[in-house]
Amino acid sequence: MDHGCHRQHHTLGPAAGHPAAQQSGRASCQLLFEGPGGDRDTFQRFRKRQLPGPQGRGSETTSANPVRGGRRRRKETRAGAEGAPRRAGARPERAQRSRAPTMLAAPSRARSPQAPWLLSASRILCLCLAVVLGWAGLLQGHPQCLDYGPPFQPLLPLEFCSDYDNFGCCDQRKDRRIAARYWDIMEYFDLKGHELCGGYIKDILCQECSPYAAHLYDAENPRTPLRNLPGLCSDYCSAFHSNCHSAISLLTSDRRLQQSHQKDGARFCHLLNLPDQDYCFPNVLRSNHLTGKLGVVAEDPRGCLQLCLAEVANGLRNPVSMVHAGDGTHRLFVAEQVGVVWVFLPDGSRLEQPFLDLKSIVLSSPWIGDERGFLGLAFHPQFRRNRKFYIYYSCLGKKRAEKIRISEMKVSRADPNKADPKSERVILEIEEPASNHNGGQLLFGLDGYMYIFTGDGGQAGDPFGKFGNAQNKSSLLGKVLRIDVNGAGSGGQRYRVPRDNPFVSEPGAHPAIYAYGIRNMWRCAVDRGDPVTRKGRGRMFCGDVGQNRFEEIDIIVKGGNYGWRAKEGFECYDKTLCHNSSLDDILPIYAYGHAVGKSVTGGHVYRGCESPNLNGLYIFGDFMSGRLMALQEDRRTKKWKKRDICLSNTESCAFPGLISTYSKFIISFAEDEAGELYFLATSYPSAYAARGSIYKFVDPSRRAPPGKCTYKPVPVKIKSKRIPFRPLAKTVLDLLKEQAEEAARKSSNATVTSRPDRASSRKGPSKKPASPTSSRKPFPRPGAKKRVWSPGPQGRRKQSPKTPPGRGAQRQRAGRSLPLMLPSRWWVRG
Ligand SMILES: [Ca+2]
Ligand SMILES: [Ca+2]
Repeated sequence: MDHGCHRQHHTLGPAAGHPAAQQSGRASCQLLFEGPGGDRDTFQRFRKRQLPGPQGRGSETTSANPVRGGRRRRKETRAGAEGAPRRAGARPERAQRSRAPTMLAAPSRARSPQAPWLLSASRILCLCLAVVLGWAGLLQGHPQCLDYGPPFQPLLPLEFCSDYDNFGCCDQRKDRRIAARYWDIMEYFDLKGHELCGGYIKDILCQECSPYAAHLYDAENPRTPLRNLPGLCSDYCSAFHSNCHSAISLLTSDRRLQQSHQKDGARFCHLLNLPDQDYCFPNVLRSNHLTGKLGVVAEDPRGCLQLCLAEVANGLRNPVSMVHAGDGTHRLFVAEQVGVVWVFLPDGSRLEQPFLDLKSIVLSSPWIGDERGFLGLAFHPQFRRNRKFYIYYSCLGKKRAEKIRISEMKVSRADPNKADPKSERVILEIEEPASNHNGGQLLFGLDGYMYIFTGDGGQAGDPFGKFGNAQNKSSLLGKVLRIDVNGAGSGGQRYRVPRDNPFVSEPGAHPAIYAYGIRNMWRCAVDRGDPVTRKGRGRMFCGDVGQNRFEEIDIIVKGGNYGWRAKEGFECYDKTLCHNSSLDDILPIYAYGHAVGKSVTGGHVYRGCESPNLNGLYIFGDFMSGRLMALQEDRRTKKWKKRDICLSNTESCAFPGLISTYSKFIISFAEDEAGELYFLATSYPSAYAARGSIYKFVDPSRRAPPGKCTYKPVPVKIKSKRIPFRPLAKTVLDLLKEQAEEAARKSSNATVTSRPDRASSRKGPSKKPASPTSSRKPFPRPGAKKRVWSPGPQGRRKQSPKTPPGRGAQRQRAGRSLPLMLPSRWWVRG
């Protein structure tokens, strides 16, 4: 064994692109009111009920005001309320009465002298509303809650707003708050009022739990004003108004709404109107299009799964691997191909001092697509106890022979975020006959053994020896090796061969071989198994890069022959070998042709907590084409079906902090300690270019219920400076805002040009490139002003998320890069 990897002398500067900046924080939405719910009975009733409402009784009940004014009547109404059946649980302590309206009995004549002024004001209001709703038009409706997150299945069924007990935006706590508010309001009603208005009031309050709550309250964009009351369909609203208009002051503190309802149902309902009648309540519940697939991953018309991303790191030089230590600290260790490993903390910040810096030993180059370098990193399953981890990299041996080396290292006793540079203990070295196909995956199986994935050595078509390296069991190239790093071999090896390795007794075969017939497996991962049933646990998935025609995904089994170079994907590559009866190979679970992509990057089976819909999906991608794909197993046939993943949809990713663009070259996938899924990509695949980013997958259709995915990281002593994460990619909301502003500018410009007296004094707007993520035409908004974000008629938000300062200048670097023409000889792993 040659341990003499010579030091390389790179002239690399410090890692660029790790600028310190303020981290963008998500603003929390504080509602001025408590929100929606509705039970199944109510829901059914509304489905059955002929709208608008109990019209027949409308006029008479309007005159007989079901709401009793003021506190004097409370005793009486309380008795009435108690007489009415209570669908919600025990009534909570009475809330403070400050919300109780004092203007219930306000004389209606107070408003009449102001009517002409109000009329013009209402026109302005309508105009503002139109501007705001222009946003809604851009966004359309997608399931979203008032806290700007996707809906969820509550941990426990809701008791009050039980329309949404299976899926929506309320957990039990919120449901109880809504119930409490309902009973507070109902105190002002007599028995008849209960009967007449209870259902309406409950439904209106419960809309906060609707999976379309954000749309109903105009909360899809955190910058636009929030409604006080949900959008009601006009017939429903009229029925509600004619029967229960006196309840409006109990439901909202918005004076305009309070005033508008008096006498004038049309104006009130106009203010509560949503431009798209499919989305107003209760129509939204009746639309199969909107409710048919609620809670599952959204698909576009072609069946492409609509996921979104959150940018979590950037400025990395070909990030090839991201792993966690499994020690409860939830730190992430990100390896750059050049030979530097960085520590990222659970708060998203990066430590200024690298965990490991092997730049001077690792063999790498600035050439685009060079496959040599620091390639793999894995922590010992007992890392917490023994501080051991393992690395896989290219280096130069004697006479400048290239090789790969697998070493053990230890973390420093003094600093848990630093490797001890003197601790390296080489475990295995393999000479590489060519610069490509160097493998690079290291991982530990559930059996506690370390698995090493080597490439076939390089060149093309595995030309070495009589039938290539991969089919040659005396060679360590083109293999999955399995070793026990906790023992030593009798021949002086720094590892032990597990006794049940498949070829230990085969003459001429290397005993460390676990599987063979591999070309260049790039990224493998062990399935954690279903969080509940544990099904699938321990399966090992790999992407094996193809030669000229097919890329494949394999599940690795002991002793398996994965076919190369006899086969490429499902097809013969070397016809003689392919038709040899002794081949007995294992076919991939999925293969794709080079029209789809030219270099597979293996991924992970999603087993995280935050995106429950993704459970069981194997998500992977292609380095060259930048495509993201998923495989879904059919439980009966055990066959895997491919699903495309699309991220370009602005509508579904219109959540704060989410992006739908990414750098094209997908280098690797990763899982954090909690099981959430990421991928590592770059816009320029040179090991010296700090153009790599890390993205986290987010399912916009559904999230886990609040409180389910919380964990407490084990604290770590931090000695180095923390560098906060500063996002570079534009969020979908940023892009939509730009579109809206652009449209407003165009619109105001058009207005100006149509007025020749002013047009001469103004210059036209500078032309701005169209947003790359949307093919939508800017919506026409006559009369829209430059100040798009003025508060609408229903009040202003308490807080709005702040855009971190200084992002604009950096933005141009982010986003999906243009396809890069790589010379064919540099095709990575190809
Ligand atoms: Ca090689
Ligand atoms: Ca194969």
